[in-house]
Amino acid sequence: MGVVNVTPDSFSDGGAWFEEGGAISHGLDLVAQGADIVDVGGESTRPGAPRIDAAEELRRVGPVVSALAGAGVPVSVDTMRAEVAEAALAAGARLVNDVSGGLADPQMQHLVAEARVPYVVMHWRGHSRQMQDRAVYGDVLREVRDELQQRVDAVIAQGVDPALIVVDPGLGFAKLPEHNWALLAGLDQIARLGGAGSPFPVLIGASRKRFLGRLLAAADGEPRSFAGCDDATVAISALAATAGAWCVRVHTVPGNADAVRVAARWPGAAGRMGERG
Ligand code: PMM
Repeated sequence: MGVVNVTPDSFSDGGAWFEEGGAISHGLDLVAQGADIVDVGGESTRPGAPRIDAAEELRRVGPVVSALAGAGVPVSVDTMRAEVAEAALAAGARLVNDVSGGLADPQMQHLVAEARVPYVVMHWRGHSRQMQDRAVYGDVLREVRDELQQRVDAVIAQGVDPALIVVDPGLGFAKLPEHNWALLAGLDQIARLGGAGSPFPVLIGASRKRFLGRLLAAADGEPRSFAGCDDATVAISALAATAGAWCVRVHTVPGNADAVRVAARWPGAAGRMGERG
């Protein structure tokens, strides 16, 4: 899944694709480089980011979703708002990526249930302004798994087809670096949500996140730049896919596309990405 952030302030690529024409051509490039899905978002979720209103979000994503979907690209819309998701689906988006897992807008689950489209349910504990205050866990893997299970149960109760649910532990969302690493180490357990018979596909969004920059910090403690984390993102993609992830959400495609192919071929790998992604 290649990312197109139509925002001036996303933490990883803020501003690079804010202009409509640039965002559209970037989405087309991501597909040409091997992305199976392009995720278009208009609202920055970086820690501390202020919210924008729905009209502004729609103004940002609407034309980009229309143009990419019109060109035959499988588009996912990254939004917490049912109103934005509805307009994006009408414009041709095929998947809803809701980082709040249905918590930010109670209408979202009804919309997704009716639309019968794949729905990414991410682990989330609050909007950007508060989320890092909520990065408090005793056993992060157990709590994230239990909270995700509760969200999945809630959206299914609202009519969402379990066969269309994708789960995501939400790296960096109310998570400190050690929480992200613990979740990655326990990915096989997240990948078992939904039961052994029909586990939910798992999406992982590690690309360019701060915990990678911290891991790769210089000797003086200065974190590595966002773009300087792209090779580490490729490593995470290979490891996550080997641990059973179905999809990786990334800012650059070529190395990651190769990494998931290698992982799908790796002896003993869960390999679901190769079969379903
Ligand atoms: N991360 C960001 C935005 N959307 N969606 C999902 N499902 N999972 C994520 O981890 C995720 C997301 C923030 O990253 P960005 O601002 O660099 O795109």
